[in-house]
Parts: sequence; structure tokens; C-alpha cells
Amino acid sequence: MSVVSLNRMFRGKIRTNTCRIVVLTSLVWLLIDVILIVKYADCPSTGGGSSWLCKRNGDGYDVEVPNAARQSQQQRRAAAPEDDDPIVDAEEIDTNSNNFGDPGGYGGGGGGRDADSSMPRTYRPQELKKWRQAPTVAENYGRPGEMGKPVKIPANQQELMKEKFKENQFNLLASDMIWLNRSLTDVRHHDCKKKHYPAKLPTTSIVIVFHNEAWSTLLRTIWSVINRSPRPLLKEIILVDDASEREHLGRQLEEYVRTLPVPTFVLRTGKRSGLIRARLLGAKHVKGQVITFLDAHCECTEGWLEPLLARIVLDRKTVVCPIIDVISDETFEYVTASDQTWGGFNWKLNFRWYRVPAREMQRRNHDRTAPLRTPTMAGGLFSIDRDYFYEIGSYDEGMDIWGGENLEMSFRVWMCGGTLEIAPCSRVGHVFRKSTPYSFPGGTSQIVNKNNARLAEVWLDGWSEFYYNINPGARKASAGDVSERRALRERLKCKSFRWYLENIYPESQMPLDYYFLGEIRNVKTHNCLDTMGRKSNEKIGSSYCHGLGGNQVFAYTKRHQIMSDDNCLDASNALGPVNLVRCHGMGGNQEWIYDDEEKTIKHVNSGNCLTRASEDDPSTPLLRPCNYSEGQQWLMQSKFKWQAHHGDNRIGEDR
Ligand SMILES: [Mn+2]
Repeated sequence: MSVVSLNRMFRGKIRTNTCRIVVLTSLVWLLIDVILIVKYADCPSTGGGSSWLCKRNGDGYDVEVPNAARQSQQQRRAAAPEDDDPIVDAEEIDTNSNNFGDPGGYGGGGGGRDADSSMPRTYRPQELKKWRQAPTVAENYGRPGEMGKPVKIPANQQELMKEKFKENQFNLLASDMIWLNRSLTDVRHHDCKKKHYPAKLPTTSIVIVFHNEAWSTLLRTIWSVINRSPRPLLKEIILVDDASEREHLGRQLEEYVRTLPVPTFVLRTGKRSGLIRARLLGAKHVKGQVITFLDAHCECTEGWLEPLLARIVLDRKTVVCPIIDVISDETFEYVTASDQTWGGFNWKLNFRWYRVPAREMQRRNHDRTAPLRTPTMAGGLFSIDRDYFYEIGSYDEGMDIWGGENLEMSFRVWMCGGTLEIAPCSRVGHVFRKSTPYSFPGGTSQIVNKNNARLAEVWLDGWSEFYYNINPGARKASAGDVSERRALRERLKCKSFRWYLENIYPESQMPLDYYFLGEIRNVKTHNCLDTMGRKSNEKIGSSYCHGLGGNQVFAYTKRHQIMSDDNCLDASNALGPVNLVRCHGMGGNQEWIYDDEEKTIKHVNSGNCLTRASEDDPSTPLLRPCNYSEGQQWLMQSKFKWQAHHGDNRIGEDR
């Protein structure tokens, strides 16, 4: 308040005008004071009384609040009505205590993990950020593809559509018609919307690698991240261009990203480096506490980020994937994927989705919103603590371009003390393509073979035999020098592949215990059982024994299955046919007993014996009453080893 005007007042020389000015000035000052107090009440005096430095985020829907203001925050939150911020947990996590030996309600399943670690399993509270869920992206009525609906291309543009399809192997014309900020339906399980997450979470940097990506898919990925992530948790978006040749990915992209409301950078590998090395380049520049890798043709849905970070804040050694929904490559319709599948792999070391077994559903108390512990991940989309990413050995730099790196990381995480999960409340759509539009220098299969060989050599122990036998094209020599990766496994004191199969993936298609792996030869005809490259639900065949593995490699398992890759010999009728059917591990029609003396393979359900093919159909083995003729004798002997012969001669147990 002005001293001059006060003096005047006391001298009694008061005029009406002066009075008005005084009152108005006071009111204005009072108002300013009130605004300042309200605005900065939450600010801490961060030493030296610099509370004026409290800053507001550009987006205007949340304020960064450092730790010292936590108490007043909590008081305010306690006073606020419950549904004010429904998904933020009113209970702070006590991140000071690192005693999360078995976090997140693991039903006693976390046994066998390393108790000691070089990295604290949680964050210090002052490292974490307050957040609030991002507002829903509103529907833009009348525009194509809104709410995730399919785009229909008019008849007169069908030719153009086909032409543009070739550029990226998806319907580019449809993608270009859809708004970059298109709305999506909330596809989450309804219980996800009621879920509570910690009030403070770590920040994440988004790393997106691309090669010749289309403009609209790349930018829609970026906008979906910006629109649907709590802004305080989104540190930056790092785009890594792996030697694209398309004009729009050059300067045009750099200029565009400068206008985005979230710091976004474009890094360039210079020469074609592949996904693995490009991701390593991106990761090197990450300033957030968590790295979130995304593919370049995704759409993040409402609330996608919180469930990922909420797992990592509990335990930094958790690697978390969203459910990957499907964006149609034909219509760009958003189609939900099942929440009942998890990641596995077959003998060829291909990643595969399999049904979640009852065991895991039970562990989660049949709560479909609870994190799912998956044996492997698809690899395109996941979040990982930045420091943990490096501690656990980032990626195998000896791997080229693409392929196998997802399984390599999956095995590494589990075997070396981490946890790999799918957070079912986090859903991100991805454009799945039927064929790849990219060329791989040197040929796809050669690269994938080399990568898989490295993974087999370092992580699979004795089970690498399955890979080499079913894929005779992959020679051990092609793996290159793996000594560094083996040293990493040693240094991290990682567990054996047997431990992984026993504890993490008992349902694995690579059987934990098996009696035999190799060719199965008929004594009479000298022909071998042969899948003939047939698929599930087709007949088993037999042909001249070539001794090269591949279609003639079978495992006879301790559970009495005769399997080839993820299929098992299966007979639903007493007299056959004998089919290849996806192994279910429940005995039944897939249970066979091999008699080492009689050399018979007896089908337990029918009591009949596997019999050589008849002369009129020499390539189809039969199921017939046992008569102990040579045509029912089969040899399981070759250069391959017996693994679990009398339960004592186990390969693969190297530590
Ligand atoms: Mn992709």
C-alpha cells in the first residue's frame, strides 16, 4: 500500500478522487497477492528461498511438483472428492524402502531371484513426477477412421489405393485420409478404468526407430503418444531414422517435430544399421528414467502409459509390454487383440503367441487386469528402466538388422533376475503387415539364422539342439564371436535355461525333460517319420531317412509326447489317422509309450501301435493293433543324445 496516500489520509486532506484511487490500488494489490499465493502455495522453498522458480508445464493441465510439497499435496488430495482423480492412487508408494522382494502381489512366485543387486530396485521419491491422466481425445465427427473405425476407399480410388499399398505394405491411402489425432474407442477391460496407480511415476523417453516409414503412420504414432500420455511423465520423443531414403523423412520431418508440444528429436544412423543398433543409438540419448520403445506405425490408446510405468516404479527390474492390438493393414480399423495370450517360441526360435495357461490365470486370481508374467515378448513395444537396460546388457551388438533380439532379451531378463510382463490395461495398436516392405542387406533368413544362432549359443544351453536339429541350415559357425555375451551371462550370475523352463515356462514347446531327440526309423521299411512340412491337423508322413534333421526330427518327451516343433503326434481314433496336432501337454490322444526292448510306440488311449505305412500309401504311417512285427518296430537311435533316459543323464544342466 502506498505510504504517500496513507500520509494524506492521516493529514485529513481527503478528496473523493484520492480515496477512490487508494481503494482501487489496494484492491488490485490484494488481488495480485491472492493470485500469487494460490498459484505458488505448492512450491517448495528449494533452498535459498527460490520458490519463485516453480514452473508450470506448457500444456496447462498439470504442474510439476517437486517432492517437498508432497505433504500439502497429500492434504489437498485427502480433502478432494474421491473421483476427482480416479486412477491416481491416494497412497504414495514409499519408494524409500527397497524391500520389494515380491512386488505387485506376486503369489509367492518370485522365488529364486537374486537378493543382492547393484542397482536399487526402486526410485528415490524426488526423482518421480506427479501426474494426471491425459484428457480423452474427442471424436472429430464425420472424418474417416474416427473412433478406430475402418476406412472405406471409394470405388474410383481403388487403383490408386493398390498402387500406394506397395510403398509400405499397408493401405497408405487409408492412413493418409485419417486425421493424425484420430479418436479411438476405449478398448480396455472395464476394470482398468477403476484401477489405481501410484501418484508419482518416473518419466519416460519414447524411442521410435523407423526405416522409410510413411508420414501419416509415423506422425500418428507420435501424436497418439503426445495426446494420450500424462504430460509430466513424457520426457521426450526420440526418433531414430535408420537410413531412410524418402524425402519427407529428411528436413521436412525435422522442421515438423520442432513445432510439437513435446521435445522431439530426430537422430540418424547414417548408414543402414538395423533395428538393434538403431535402438542402441536412440537409447544412448535418453534423458528420461524409463525407455519406452515403440514401433513407427502404432497408436497408443487411452491410459496406455501409466500401467507400464506403474510396474517399473515398484520394481525397476520389470520389463513391461502393452497388449498389442491390431490396426488393420487394409482399413486401419482398430481391432482388439486377446488378453488371454502370452509370448512363447517354437524350436525354430520364432516368437509365437500362445494361450495363457490356467496356472498363470490362477496366480493372478483370475483378474484379467493384473499383470501377466509372459515367458517372452514380441519385442516391438515395451518399457524398461534406462539404467536397468544397460545393467542387463542392452542388446547383443553382434546381432544384425532384426530378428531374435526379442527372445534374447526375454531369456536374459528372466534368467538374470528380472521380470517380463504384459500389462493388460495398457493397449497399443500396431499395423501388422503380411509381408515386409524392406530389404535386408544379405537376405532375411541368413540374418535371422545368425541372430538365432547367437541367442542359442549364449542362452539355450543344451536346448540349442532343438534349434539346430529342426533348422539344419543354421550352422553354429555362423554365430560369430559370442564370448562377450557369455561373459555377461557369467557376470550377471544368470540362471540356467533349465531353471527358466522349470520356473518361468513349464509349458514350453522345448520340452523340459525328454528321452530322445532325433529321427524315428522303422525297422522294416527303414523309412523315417516325417512331418513333410505339414501343418497342424494334417497327417504325419514317412519317407526315406535323410539324416539332416528338419522335418525328420522328433522328441520323445518325459510326458510321453512325440513332438515336432510345437506339434504332437495325435490320434483321436483307435485305427488312426495319426495327425500332427498342436501339443496340449494333457496326455489324452497325444500320449505314447516307447518300449525300449520291444521297440514299439504304443498309443496309450487306444492300446494300438504305430505301424509302418502300407504299400498302397507308402508315405502314411498307421495305427493298428499291436502284433510285434518288424513293421511296428521303431528305432530311436542316432547321433542324438538321450537326455532324461533314467532321469540322471540330463544335458543342459551346465550350472
Ligand atoms: Mn511393425
